[in-house]
Amino acid sequence: MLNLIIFGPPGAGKGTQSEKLLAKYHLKHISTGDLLRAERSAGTELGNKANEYISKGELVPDEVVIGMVRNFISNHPEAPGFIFDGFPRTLPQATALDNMLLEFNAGISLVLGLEVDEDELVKRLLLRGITSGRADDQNEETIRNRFREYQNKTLPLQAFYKEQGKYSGVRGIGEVEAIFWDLCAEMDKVKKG
Ligand code: B4P
Repeated sequence: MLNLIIFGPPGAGKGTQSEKLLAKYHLKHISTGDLLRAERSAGTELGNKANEYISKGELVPDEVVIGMVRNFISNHPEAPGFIFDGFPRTLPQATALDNMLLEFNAGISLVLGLEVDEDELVKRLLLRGITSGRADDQNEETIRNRFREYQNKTLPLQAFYKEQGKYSGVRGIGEVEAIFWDLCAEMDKVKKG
């Protein structure tokens, strides 16, 4: 089972690159951002609760997100592996994910980090906000809050995975296609190894 985490700050291109990676490597894609937005559109209790956090640029509580990922994994026992996009975002989420995968005698194979500086990210998110209608992309203060959350709660995961020798960083600025090939080169090293 090949399990990949696509890691990076808000707007780094995790969703964009995941779509391309899953077409090439035939993995099952799980984006916690997409799942939360689908819950909100369906007007579920979980979606409404999550929206209170998302609209302020805060992370949704761990237990909500972990439960959602657990359901997704157990509903896809046939998956040859997963691309985790936007998950984990905290240390408790990372340890919960390790425990879930252990049930399949599996673990994380590779963490691909998209490295992009904050000013470029703010530009991208404000641009996306014009067309996406996403409340969390419309206002610079909310976007800056998402970066604070990232710095405080998510960035420590980089060291967590580096210590395990699983982290590969790729520069996430430039043509989408060129970044994709850099990510594929990292993937292919793991597949060959
Ligand atoms: P996500 O949906 O994961 O969104 P994201 O981090 O904003 O976006 P991503 O990095 O995927 O960027 P994209 O490819 O779209 O999370 C949204 C919110 O949900 C979080 O803030 C949080 O509140 C909540 N949440 C989700 N998961 C959670 C978890 N595990 N725990 C707690 N809370 C959670 O790209 C962004 C833009 O850049 C696009 O417009 C794209 O076209 C553009 N772009 C991409 N690559 C580019 C390139 N190379 N050059 C120029 N533009 C590029």
